[in-house]
Amino acid sequence: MRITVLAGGVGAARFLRGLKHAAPDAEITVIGNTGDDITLYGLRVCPDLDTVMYTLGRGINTQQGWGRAAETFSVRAELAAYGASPEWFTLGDRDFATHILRSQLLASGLPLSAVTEVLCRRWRPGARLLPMSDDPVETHITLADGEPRTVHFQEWWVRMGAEPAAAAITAVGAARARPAPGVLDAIDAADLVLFPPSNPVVSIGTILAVPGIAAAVAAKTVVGVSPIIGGAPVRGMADACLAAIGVDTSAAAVGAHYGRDLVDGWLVDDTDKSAADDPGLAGIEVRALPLYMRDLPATAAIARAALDLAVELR
Ligand code: FO1
Repeated sequence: MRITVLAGGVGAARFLRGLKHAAPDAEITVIGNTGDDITLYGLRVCPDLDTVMYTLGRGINTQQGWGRAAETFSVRAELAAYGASPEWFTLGDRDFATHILRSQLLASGLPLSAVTEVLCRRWRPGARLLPMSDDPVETHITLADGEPRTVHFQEWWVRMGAEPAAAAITAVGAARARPAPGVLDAIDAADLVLFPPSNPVVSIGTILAVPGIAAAVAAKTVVGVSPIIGGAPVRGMADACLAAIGVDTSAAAVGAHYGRDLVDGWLVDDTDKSAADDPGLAGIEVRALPLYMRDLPATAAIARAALDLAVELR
């Protein structure tokens, strides 16, 4: 079975571990969001690609969900001693090696998709990891308070904790970006497409903003997993992103936001089973089940339910 997954960061990476467990023989292609990417100290950092690569490659800091396990922070401390900025984004020594090699390969002229393939040769994630595009796309946040000011998504997310309301969330460069090599083929060739419980705005939404991807996905059988349980994001601050685009923070509202032209099935937690009667989800098959990815078996059960529903809807 060929499965293509549109993935953001931590939630997607954890879901993918469960998916691999639930469907060990499946051929999985992950299309990773690159809108969170940022250049720091002259190095290109790709948080969502790295989180998937490290998680499936068993190098992730599991408690944190991002960055490397068994990290040390000597380089960070030395940079701080120089007063280098920014000081609000924590990169560990092991993680720096990924950004140094990625930046070296990018500088040599390799596209991000080829660089990601090189890095995955070490991590062997057991799925093909493609960036959504080789072209530069960065999510920027226009702040609502005071005079209009725009900051990189990471500054809003990490330094500000997504506190100041976002007046606008813009995937800068998305309109001109082309799907990376293999992305459209991976969608077209898939038996089904899954939306893991990623941030629907800055992760899944950014991938869908790359011209050609939404239309390709809409032509497939798609099942999504709600990132919202009981009116709150399971982790992260998707509620701040949803507020910025005027979507309620509820399982039903996010499903309706994707819409029936895009998703055919929508998994919600038992606490949100009333979503099945929500008029905004008309035309979408809603199933309720325990949706907390508390451990690998629980996550595999969710992935299994998503696969079973997609097969049922094909
Ligand atoms: N998140 C934080 O809250 N604080 C950090 O200092 C931080 C550093 C960081 C470094 C590498 C990386 O791959 C991810 C990192 N993240 C950090 C998480 C990151 O902001 C998120 O993974 C996203 O981009 C949202 O999914």
